[in-house]
Amino acid sequence: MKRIILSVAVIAAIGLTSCKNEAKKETTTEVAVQKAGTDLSFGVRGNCKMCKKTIEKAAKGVEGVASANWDVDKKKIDVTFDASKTDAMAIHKAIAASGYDTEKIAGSEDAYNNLPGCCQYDHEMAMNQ
Ligand SMILES: [Cu+2]
Repeated sequence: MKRIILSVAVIAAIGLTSCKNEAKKETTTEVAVQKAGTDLSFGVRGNCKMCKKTIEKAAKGVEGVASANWDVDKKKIDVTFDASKTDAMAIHKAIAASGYDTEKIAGSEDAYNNLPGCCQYDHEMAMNQ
């Protein structure tokens, strides 16, 4: 578990210094933890590793979400959650509140405007590829 936190921190540090050209060097931060819960995948727009961090943080901030992994190439998030504690729409809402468009809810404009320039993704971008 420590190791996961450490690698997330390292990725965050890389993301802060270089927002672009990081897309291809994905490392796996979500190790195959034994999954109990409901799996959900849906499209979320975004550009880079900083976006990834923000999107995943928003999703994990929802009570009952066990894991969240956003794919920078596919523009898609995989979430595992406890269906007795939350539901899909709550996760969509949390991500939208952080400024990112999901398949179901448009991202908050205020939050979008506060994103770093390189994270201000194209609202026409295809998602869930
Ligand atoms: Cu970004």
